[in-house]
Amino acid sequence: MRRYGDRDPIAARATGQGALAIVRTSGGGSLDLLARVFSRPQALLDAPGNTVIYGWIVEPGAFRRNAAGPNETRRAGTPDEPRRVDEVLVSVYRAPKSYTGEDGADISCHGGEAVVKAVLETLRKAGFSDALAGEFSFRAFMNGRLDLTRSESVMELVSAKTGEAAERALRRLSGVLEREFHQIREKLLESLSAVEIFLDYPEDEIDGEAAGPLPYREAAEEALRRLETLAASYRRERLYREGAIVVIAGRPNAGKSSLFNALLREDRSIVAENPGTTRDWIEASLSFEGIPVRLIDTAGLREDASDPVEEIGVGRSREMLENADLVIYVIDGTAGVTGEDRAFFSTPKKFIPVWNKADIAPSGSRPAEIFLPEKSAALSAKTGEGIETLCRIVAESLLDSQACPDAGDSFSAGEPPERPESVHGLSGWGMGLGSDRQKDLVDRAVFSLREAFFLADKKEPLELIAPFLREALNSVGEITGEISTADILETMFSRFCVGK
Ligand SMILES: Nc1nc2c(ncn2[C@@H]2O[C@H](COP(=O)(O)OP(=O)(O)OP(=O)(O)O)[C@@H](O)[C@H]2O)c(=O)[nH]1
Ligand SMILES: [Mg+2]
Repeated sequence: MRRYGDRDPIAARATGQGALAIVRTSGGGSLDLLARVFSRPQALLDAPGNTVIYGWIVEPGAFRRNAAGPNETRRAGTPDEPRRVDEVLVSVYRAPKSYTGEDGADISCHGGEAVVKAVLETLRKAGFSDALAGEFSFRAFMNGRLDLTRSESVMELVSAKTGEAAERALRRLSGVLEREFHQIREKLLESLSAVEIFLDYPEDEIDGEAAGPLPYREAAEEALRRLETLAASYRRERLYREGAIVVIAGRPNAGKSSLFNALLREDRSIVAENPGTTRDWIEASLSFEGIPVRLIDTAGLREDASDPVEEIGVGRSREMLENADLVIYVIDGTAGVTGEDRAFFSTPKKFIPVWNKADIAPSGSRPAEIFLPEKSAALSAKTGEGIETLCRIVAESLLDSQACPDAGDSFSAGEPPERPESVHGLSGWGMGLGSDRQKDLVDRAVFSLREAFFLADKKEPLELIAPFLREALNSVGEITGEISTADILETMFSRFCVGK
């Protein structure tokens, strides 16, 4: 069983379905192994890094010295004819200038399942192992090519569902978050190194600033503020990454399926004038202003379903409503708001009321207490009028529910979230955390720092406070993957003169 951290030459398909596929290889000695199954071994071995070589993947050992020379005719199937697996282009990388930091090659072959399988099988015969999930990025991290935040953003990019989600991941890949954590770390180091020196050499002369109850407290406070800002932005980042479930509900015949189709710009769900048309829920993926959404059309809600099948459908609609992050509640404008609609409005579910069929039903008759401006929409699923407004309201509403930080999680009560740019000139909400792992570590750091300040306020001795600062620093170091006590020492001695 292979493990992360092995250094064997590895190979794996790196692309999905298509006319061409890329099989990526990496590891010390990988080019030598590849040469064993490549029609032009010497050309490959001589190739400088970042060059592309044309050739064939062939069965291992096929090119023997006594194989037919270039001027001799060879017939397919004769013992000397190598079995050709695929015609390929090989991009050659040489350490350290590669994604993983190791020697390696990307084999661009044909994309058919059978071809890719045969190429991988041939590579196995040559001595490559199958790469584990994420192993190339793991190696990139181990070889110092990517920090952990950037490694995670690679994974994000691979699964990004909307342009906005991809853009946010790209920002993280470019190192925005890594730099922010470095700066936070620097701030913490300033404070902690002053504390350490104070503990180690209490009799030494230390400038007045450092000799207070918690030396360089402002630096640690700034670190806390920045960590809190990152924590507060996380739910929003997760929304762009993981998306939301939006359910279209309402009474039979309200125009739910028509709206579903209009939002999708496609006739996906059956529309008919008889109530009870939609029996089972139907879903589609789409983007609301960059937020990936699973949009679900459901069977109309009514107590007295006309037959058992419709009844099951209504049951399923209610299940979908349970799971919804947001409900688009459609009202048939020609029928107005009924008792059943009002029953729904009294549930705690977050919903947007939609007054449908505005082309034939005047929207003036809408009850104002339900149809609040900017929180509801009047539209016609038939003509498309008002759909854009609904999309905007859906996006705002989804973002709204993510904006407030978890209760007691990141802010003391009553404190509004600060936008990063207002504090540090950074890129506003655009810079946020990229994974639950990062969020957990940020939370841990925030917890440790709050504990440190709590003790400092109580004038507790530095011996008690220092471990919390160290914990915060370790958590931040873990985020980027660079914890090292040597760093603490280096910063400490470069800032204080103790060698007298
Ligand atoms: N004039 C007008 N008719 C509409 C509009 N939206 C839907 N309709 C009509 O209303 C009827 C019902 O539409 P559907 O979209 O099937 O309604 P539904 O809510 O999905 O109905 P069930 O699936 O039965 O619950 C159809 O005849 C539609 O053409 C609209 O905006 N304007
Ligand atoms: Mg329907």
